Amino acid sequence: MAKFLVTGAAGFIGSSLVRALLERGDEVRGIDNFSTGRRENLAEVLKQIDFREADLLDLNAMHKACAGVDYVLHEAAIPSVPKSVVDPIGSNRANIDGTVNLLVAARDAKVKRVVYAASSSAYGDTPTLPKHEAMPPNPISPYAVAKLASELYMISFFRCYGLETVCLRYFNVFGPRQDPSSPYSGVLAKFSIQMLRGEQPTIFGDGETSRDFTYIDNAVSANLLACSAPASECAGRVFNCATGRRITLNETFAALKPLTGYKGEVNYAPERAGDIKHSLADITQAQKHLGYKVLVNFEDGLRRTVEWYKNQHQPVGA
Ligand code: UD2
Repeated sequence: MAKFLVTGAAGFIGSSLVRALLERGDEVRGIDNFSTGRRENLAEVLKQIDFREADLLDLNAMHKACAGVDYVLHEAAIPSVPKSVVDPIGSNRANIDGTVNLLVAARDAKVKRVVYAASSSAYGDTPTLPKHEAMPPNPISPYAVAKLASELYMISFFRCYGLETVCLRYFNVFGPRQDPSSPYSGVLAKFSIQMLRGEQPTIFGDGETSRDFTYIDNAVSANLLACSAPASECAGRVFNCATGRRITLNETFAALKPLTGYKGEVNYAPERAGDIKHSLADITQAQKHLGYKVLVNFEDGLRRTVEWYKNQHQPVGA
């Protein structure tokens, strides 16, 4: 049994990791400042973890959070391309300054390994598909720059201090507990709820934009593998965390129609600033060095996600 610190524990990915760790019998400490995380995400597991409301920018709190910890899973972030376009300073603070504080605290506490929630946005809009880790990054949005800068900090802490770090470049992770309620929410969470409610969803662009949508279980398993893989295979390295298949927004809308019972059409609006057109991962490095496998494909993941939202949003007594 190891002791884990999950940052952003009340968020979508963080709270999924907390559950997976508890199921394995690991000891879990969680921190969140509730800037985007929600208490409900931890409701039934809160008593089983050492939860602390804390901000990554509070170095003293990070030192306390890292004390006695074996592994850190660093999920806390302000995760949105358009939000970072509106507020680059806020994005920089949370996504870079916060990460550096955490790394300093993890180094001082002699944590065994830090696994970081990096982002596919680092690749930017380069025409080459699929994206592989050896490609030069080309970030467009402030969010993508911040995520990439934090990756480089992760690598630097391995090189300078020997702190084992692994970066997982998430490709559009989706699934139960992803917040659908903000204008900055991930597209599948937003569309699922809108279509279940009979509200018209909006596609930004012509709908041929594509993403390597990755169901949450795949990302959880990548994190666990990134903790257990030998350091010689993964420390100081970056891995794509994805499925190796891309789906267009038009296809996601079509797939959601029968699942949600939505009968209407979709609305089209201009593309968002900072968006990239196509995103698809080469996952061979993660397969080879972490033993990563795609556990749940897009269709099954989407079905499970819509089921979850249906159960959450049903009126009491229905
Ligand atoms: C980026 C990263 C992703 C993760 C995420 C965190 C890429 C390729 N992916 O996701 O890995 O780090 O940021 O937030 O950079 N859209 C609509 N209608 C809506 C909402 C969104 O059409 O109501 C479009 C949006 O313009 C984009 C696509 O859907 O083209 C996906 O948007 P998203 O916000 O779900 O995720 P994205 O790709 O910015």
